[in-house]
Amino acid sequence: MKTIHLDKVDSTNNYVKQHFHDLENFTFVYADRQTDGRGRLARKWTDTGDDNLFLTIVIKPENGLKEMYYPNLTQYLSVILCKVLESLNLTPNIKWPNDVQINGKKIAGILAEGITAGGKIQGLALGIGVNLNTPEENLIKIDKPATSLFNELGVKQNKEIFIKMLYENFCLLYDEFVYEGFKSVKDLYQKRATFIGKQIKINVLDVIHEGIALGITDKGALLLKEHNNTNTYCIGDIL
Ligand code: BT5
Repeated sequence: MKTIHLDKVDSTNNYVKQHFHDLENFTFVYADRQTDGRGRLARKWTDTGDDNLFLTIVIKPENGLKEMYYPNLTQYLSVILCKVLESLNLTPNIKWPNDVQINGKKIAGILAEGITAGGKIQGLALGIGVNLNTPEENLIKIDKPATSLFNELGVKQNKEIFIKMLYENFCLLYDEFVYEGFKSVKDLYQKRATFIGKQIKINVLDVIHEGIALGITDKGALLLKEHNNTNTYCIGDIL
């Protein structure tokens, strides 16, 4: 397992993007403090300063990973994280596309950023933030409901052990993912996607759509029954 441990960085995704050509595939770059963590669509990822996980995985197309499967790596990682959390006796669920929650509270966020050169994709900075040790008094400072492993389990978490579990689980199902993309984890994803079968609202580029979530396609898109039509969404957020 190849890791790089930084004391402090603006964003582990930035670090991977800046050093991409010197980093090996599957290097796990993590930092103790992250001063400018990013979420999707220019949102922020908060460092509550309580020994949490800020990690970016270097993804290169070396194992034959096809470009068309890159967008699903965030969903793949959400499944892997759920498996790790379940091994610690937690019951996580996935909120499409890749938020991981416990009892409706966000415990982790995932952000993938492509690295391109000459118009060609070279790989991915696959970032994940997990609230490992944030106490309740700091969780309530986050603008949306949030939780941490410490808050749920009442026990301090060791970052290095957690990273090892993440790494092992990430590698375990990766060959199948390379072979058939999201389809390889679709059942594992849907089992944890508690929104399926429910009436939901989604925001797609600031347009709200409402309907019943029917399921997820083999490509990771959301099937939403709106009135008499079933529509397929590749991007968006469940509200
Ligand atoms: C995400 O974005 O959830 C992706 C977050 C990815 C963070 C990792 S950390 C390592 C790597 N380096 C980076 O710079 N980023 C990645 P999104 O779905 O847009 O959600 C962002 C929203 O989550 C914010 O607007 C808040 O409402 C909420 N949030 C922010 N910090 C949080 C935290 N620590 N715990 C729970 N929710 C949080």
